[in-house]
Amino acid sequence: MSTATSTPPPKKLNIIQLDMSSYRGSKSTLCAGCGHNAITERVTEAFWEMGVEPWQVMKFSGIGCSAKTPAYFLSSSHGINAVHGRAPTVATGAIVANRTLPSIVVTGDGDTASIGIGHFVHMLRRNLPLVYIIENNGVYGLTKGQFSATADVGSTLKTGTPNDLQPIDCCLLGIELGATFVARSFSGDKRQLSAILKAALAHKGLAVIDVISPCVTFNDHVGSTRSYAYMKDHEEPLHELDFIPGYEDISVEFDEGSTTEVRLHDGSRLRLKKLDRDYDPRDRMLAVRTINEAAQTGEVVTGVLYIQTEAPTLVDRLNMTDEPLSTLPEARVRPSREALAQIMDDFR
Ligand SMILES: Cc1ncc(C[n+]2csc(CCOP(=O)(O)OP(=O)(O)O)c2C)c(N)n1
Ligand code: SF4
Ligand SMILES: [Mg+2]
Repeated sequence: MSTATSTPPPKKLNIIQLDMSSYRGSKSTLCAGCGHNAITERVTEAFWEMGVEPWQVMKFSGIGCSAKTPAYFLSSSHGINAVHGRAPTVATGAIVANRTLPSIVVTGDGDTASIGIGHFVHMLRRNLPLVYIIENNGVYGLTKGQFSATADVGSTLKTGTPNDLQPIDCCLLGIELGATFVARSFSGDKRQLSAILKAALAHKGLAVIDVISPCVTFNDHVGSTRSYAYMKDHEEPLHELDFIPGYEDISVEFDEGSTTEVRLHDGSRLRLKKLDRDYDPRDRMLAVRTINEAAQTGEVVTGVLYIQTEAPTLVDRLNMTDEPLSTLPEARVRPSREALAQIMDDFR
């Protein structure tokens, strides 16, 4: 009897001839059903679809369940698991040292809006070229579910205790203080999150993405405003998003009345199709008003809230050499004996 061996189907390759396995990391140790796992999947796909060289990427995190997630994607990239809340600061140093490497921070709502808030706001002012994802579950998941600073007033803990402090809205902070791409999404909204992540990777500047990511163990009950059920009933997408990468030479007619197209720095295009309202994410005041109005009614508006494609980034402002600082030999970074003598003379 002959035994027929079936050949496995060929692996799908991206534009740089790599299959998805080159973009994966180690197996997740987070709870099954945690929103953070779905975000990891979307991040992995986005890097693969954009054809980013995984070994070039720098990934950063702080401390928390969210901070573990960079271990679950891009295992061949450069990774730094920093101190709680300090990913923006460590990333600033690394990007200044080598501005040619694509960078991503994955952080939590506690990490960003509680202990790391001072670091977060200064990163915003600098428009650091970086994708900054906040896995927002409204609690400190890793330390067993205390309210974080993004928890809504009236939202309850599992014990029934309500939160009575005003939340910090990281998207509002981002828009006010200088981030040039600000989006909100939901870990369960596969299509929208995927388009946002790819656009963020193509954006030149700081992309802050606040992703509602339910914590199934500590914050997924009735009374929580970060649960799967709450998001199912209260998510209000501002538009339908399509991302067309720069390497795809597709020209499709679009209806200007109902679609806005934003051209990104690398030639990619972001198409925003109107849903039941007019929304132009290039209008900063409209973005602030829309987020504030939604907060009054308990709706969670999602999509690209704000985009500005012209602002200089931190590395533009620093006016550095073309070669990354980290590659310069000592002879080019250390002032000469004569230059030091000149400085000393100036103080005499
Ligand atoms: C300096 C410091 N303070 C406090 C802690 C304790 N701690 C660990 S994780 C965490 C909060 C994590 O919450 P979040 O950033 O929302 O991440 P999640 O676990 O919810 O994904 C805290 C307070 C710590 N590790 N280090
Ligand atoms: S405790 Fe919550 S945030 Fe942490 S892994 Fe479990 S579900 Fe996710
Ligand atoms: Mg959290």
